[in-house]
Amino acid sequence: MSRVLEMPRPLAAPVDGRRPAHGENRLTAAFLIVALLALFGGTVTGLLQALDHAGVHVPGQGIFVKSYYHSVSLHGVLNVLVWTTFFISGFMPFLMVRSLGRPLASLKLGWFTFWLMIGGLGIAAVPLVTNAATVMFTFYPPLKAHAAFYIGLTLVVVGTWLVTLNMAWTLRSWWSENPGRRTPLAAFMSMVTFAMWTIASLGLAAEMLFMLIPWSLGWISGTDALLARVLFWFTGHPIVYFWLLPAYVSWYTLVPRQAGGRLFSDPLARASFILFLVLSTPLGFHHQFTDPGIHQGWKLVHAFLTFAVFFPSLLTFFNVVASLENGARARGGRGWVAWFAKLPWGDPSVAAQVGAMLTFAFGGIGGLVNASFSMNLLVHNTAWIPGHLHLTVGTAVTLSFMGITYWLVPTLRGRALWSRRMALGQVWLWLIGMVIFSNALHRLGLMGMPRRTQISLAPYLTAEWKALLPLVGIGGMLLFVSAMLYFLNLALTVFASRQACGGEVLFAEALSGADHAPVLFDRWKPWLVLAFVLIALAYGPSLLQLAVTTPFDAPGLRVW
Ligand code: HAS
Ligand code: CU
Repeated sequence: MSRVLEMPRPLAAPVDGRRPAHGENRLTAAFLIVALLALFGGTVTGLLQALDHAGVHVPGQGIFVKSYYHSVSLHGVLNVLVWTTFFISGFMPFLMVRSLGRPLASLKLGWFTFWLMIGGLGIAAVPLVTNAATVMFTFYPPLKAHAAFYIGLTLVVVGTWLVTLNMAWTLRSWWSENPGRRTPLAAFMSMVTFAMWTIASLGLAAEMLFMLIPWSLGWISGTDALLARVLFWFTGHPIVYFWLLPAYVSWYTLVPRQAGGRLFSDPLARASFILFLVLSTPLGFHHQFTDPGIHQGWKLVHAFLTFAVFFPSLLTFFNVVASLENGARARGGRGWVAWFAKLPWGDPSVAAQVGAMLTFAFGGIGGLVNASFSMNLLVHNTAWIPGHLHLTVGTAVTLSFMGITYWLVPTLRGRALWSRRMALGQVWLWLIGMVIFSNALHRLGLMGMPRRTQISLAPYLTAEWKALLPLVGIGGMLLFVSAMLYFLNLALTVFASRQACGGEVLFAEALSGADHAPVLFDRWKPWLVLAFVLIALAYGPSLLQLAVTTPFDAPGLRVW
């Protein structure tokens, strides 16, 4: 019993004995603070929406949010764009530096990047908060926001490119200092995450620079919904892997050790990430199956490619579960399934991330439904989709990130987590809340209830929907309480905890394959070329056709 409750020490000496610099820690902490503030705003607005679905109107909410749609826009942008991006931009370089055992190539560039992203965020925040960018996180035209919203977000994206640059530069220096050695797994995976994102973000950059920014500044008079959506989803699908991969990096390179075991296979892990690098982008049409103006054949190609990108997640499923099993057996676990109980469930960081994995199995199955050309017609634009996205980005990613902060914040602060018990309560409350919340949304979606709608005021509200809607409110409240416990625990850790905590990060060793993964897995050029070729094949013809036929004559709308 004592073994089960024992906290596996997540911290130990760095691999090659060099202490990573203090400066990197501060940079990561700065990104984390912004991420956490965004998540706070995102969870508060989330509560308002969940309650609205349950028919409860919080008194006084009109002071901060002008409408349901204003709240949804704040909720989406703060959670999926700001919380994720700032967390990842702080966490991935941190892991790279720790796993390479060398400092960031340029800390100055790191801080410049941070302030550029803060500047962008500040510029975008003004219209967002003042209801001049109530266009939701997808900002589809002809909905039109104030130019500052688009310009600010673009600066944030440019900031992420500088993160890529700094990481690539760091990795190159390590290569020249360590000729012939395999890139350590965590560093390799962190680099893949940002390389993939940088390629993927080109669609969004084109949409911003050639369409939304000149249009919102009045330089061009009209816009086009279809071309904008194509460019948006060029980035909008792979962005979900930009959120997911950092959680995977933790599941592969940290959680096995936290669970008392080793990573099952190092080469298999690399193969999975290379597949993400190659396959993440050329499949955005699965968000546009119902859009007119894109040939069916291309939609089908994207549907097949979506099934292809399912595969690296299946590899991850296999590899991560095998690693967990290795840890659980080392802790005395027996049987085909019973070993699962022997995982260190008393460690909130592990509980959060294994809970996130379990949730993701269901989110992944939902993703298959979405990706199926014909079934998509049933679920598209219904409440099923927010049901799906709360299992994926809302739990697989967010709960994993929360689990990571349960060791990362103590590591950066040098003080132990304030309360493990509160953290465990938070994790289970999140899981229970999400089961109720997401299950209700999935079912409402199958009954045809639309997403992104102030459903409490809809004249077409049916009795069946009404029966389920309170569950959305109850689930949302549990999630809100869980989030507040999370913030309280972190705040107490930072400001009140007195118990010291070491500053090192312990990576999982691999059972097989470390340092003799195929050389091809440590090459970049072939995979990058393949990624571009696939993108050109999957998007080239449709983009070319749209570029020459798009009229740019739709006037902008401000609805709320
Ligand atoms: Fe998705 C819509 C298809 C994954 C997020 N998705 C969305 C939207 C968001 C989103 C935000 O094809 C809404 C966008 C909007 O506003 O319109 N999605 C997929 C597919 C996958 C998928 C095929 N989605 C994600 C991830 C997200 C995310 C990841 C965020 C992080 N999604 C779609 C489609 C749409 C869509 C359509 C458009 C719908 C429409 O009509 O609008 C796949 O990548 C999923 C693969 C996942 C798996 C699961 C692997 C499980 C693992 C855990 C294993 C460990 C365990 C431990 C279980 C195959 C790795 C347990 C231990 C044991 C002992 C068992
Ligand atoms: Cu997608």
